[in-house]
Amino acid sequence: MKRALALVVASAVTLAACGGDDGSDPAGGSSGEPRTVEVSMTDMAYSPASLDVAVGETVRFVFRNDGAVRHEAVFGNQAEQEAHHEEMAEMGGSHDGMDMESMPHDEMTELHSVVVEPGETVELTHTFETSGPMMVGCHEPGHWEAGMKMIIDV
Ligand SMILES: [Cu+2]
Repeated sequence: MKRALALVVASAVTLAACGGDDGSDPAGGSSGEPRTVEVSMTDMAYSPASLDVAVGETVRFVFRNDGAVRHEAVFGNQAEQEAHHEEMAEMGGSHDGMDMESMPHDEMTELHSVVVEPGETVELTHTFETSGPMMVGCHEPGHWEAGMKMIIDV
């Protein structure tokens, strides 16, 4: 399991090195590049479905939507995921029409997240500051219920 994951990560790094970079993060730090984890999103799962990271580790996630519908990746622990899910349900179950910039600044908007349209790839770099179980979850209507989550052991 660990060995297979290392191989996947190594190939992801190679791919990333050849790909375009939007240059938003010059990353010239002496501590080196963050680990890259390539994640495939399908209808309704992430692959890999679980991941081990170290406390304090920064991981560059490359989410590729290989499914037919839009998916998202929301970072949070179990309680944050459930609270976010309830809020989404109250708002009609979708991010559509929601202006993140102008929303009241409550704990929901602080969750690190990206939305990935079918066929697209979106990167997100996340630092795991504290130990304990974390998750990436999709809160598009029905996806969380269908078990679309990645378990991250920090
Ligand atoms: Cu989804």
